[in-house]
Amino acid sequence: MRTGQMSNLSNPHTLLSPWVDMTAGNITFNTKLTALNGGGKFMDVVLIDENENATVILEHQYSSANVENFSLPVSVSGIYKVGFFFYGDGGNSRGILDDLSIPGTYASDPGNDCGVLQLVTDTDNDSLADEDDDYPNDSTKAFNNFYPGENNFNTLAFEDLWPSQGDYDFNDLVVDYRFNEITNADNEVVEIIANLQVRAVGGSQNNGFAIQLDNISPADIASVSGQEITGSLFSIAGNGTENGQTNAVIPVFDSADNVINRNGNGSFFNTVPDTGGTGTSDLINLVITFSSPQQSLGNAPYNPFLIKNQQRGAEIHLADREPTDLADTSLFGTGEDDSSVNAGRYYKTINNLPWALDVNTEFKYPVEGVDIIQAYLNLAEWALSNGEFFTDWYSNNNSSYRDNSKIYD
Ligand SMILES: [Ca+2]
Ligand SMILES: [Ca+2]
Ligand SMILES: [Ca+2]
Ligand SMILES: [Ca+2]
Repeated sequence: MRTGQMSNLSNPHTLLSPWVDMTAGNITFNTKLTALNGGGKFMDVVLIDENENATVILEHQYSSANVENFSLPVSVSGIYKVGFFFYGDGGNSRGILDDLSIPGTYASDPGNDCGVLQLVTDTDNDSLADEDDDYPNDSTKAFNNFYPGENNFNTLAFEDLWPSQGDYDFNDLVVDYRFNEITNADNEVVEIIANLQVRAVGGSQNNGFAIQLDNISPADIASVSGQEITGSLFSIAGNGTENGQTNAVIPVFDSADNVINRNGNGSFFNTVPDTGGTGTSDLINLVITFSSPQQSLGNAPYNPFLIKNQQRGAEIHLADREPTDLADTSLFGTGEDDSSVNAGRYYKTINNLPWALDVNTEFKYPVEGVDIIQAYLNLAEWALSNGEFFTDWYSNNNSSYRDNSKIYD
């Protein structure tokens, strides 16, 4: 570079380097004047940090117009630019500088007004910066995706006398759930963590609970941990899936008793006010690891179902969710059930009433023996309309929705 005339002491000609992530070493350059005339001619060299604080590292007065070689040791590290200021008193001398070398790495961002390049740390090299990566030390994982949320639950509620409608109190098994689909940097699911807890057991049948992943084959599952199995209801393969299934079926518990901690006698758990058994549930931490990343998993809670009273073929699913390969389809169309395999219609009465509910909140279920239709006053309308009306039937908007005297609390 060559400056303009160095004829003004208070108005220097300035050369600024790009931002450099500096390492210890020497700043080297050559400089000379086109001529030495007028008064004194000077060059200052400064280090400028990210906050624009300047530190002078050389104050030089030219004594001739000859080439001078400089090697300025610096021991700083971090982001700096190097500034050169040429100034003088009268005359027409111009400063020349060449062969500049600064120890470090270029750290300016031309895409951002040549500001400081924001250095991205991606420890696991999965293309996501540590700060954007929920798993910064695991290249196979990138994001948590909670449903319904990291700190809340939705609820599955079952009526367990299917294919009979039973007392329809919908508290025979009440399971809260929260799923976390862990995805990689390509937004493919590599693992599911399910947190499940049994909030109520309002019956005498010894029921199991499992989840079918409808689009996933058993071979797609590498392993499952956290299952609560004590009996022989399920035949389980080494990877944790149930044997004899086309789609992956994950047994969760073969008896709710494996999970609940009941105070008091009898089979009831949190459904009979005052005199019935109460208690808390263990929090199940089910970890389902896929053998390869999955792109079409379907939506949580997937296809959960109850297995009735240790009878493996007696499955109770959400309305219109398909039974597994091990379901006893001869039960369809018996009792109040109006399922039709040919029509793809499952687990509904002729009035579309289900035996299982997936409730979009922590569900307040009916007390023991009270028909849910007496407790939730718009549920029948919701079912009759095939889910079109009163989609918020479970809410407590006002007394036209819910009879609180019939809710277990
Ligand atoms: Ca990363
Ligand atoms: Ca990662
Ligand atoms: Ca019941
Ligand atoms: Ca019950």
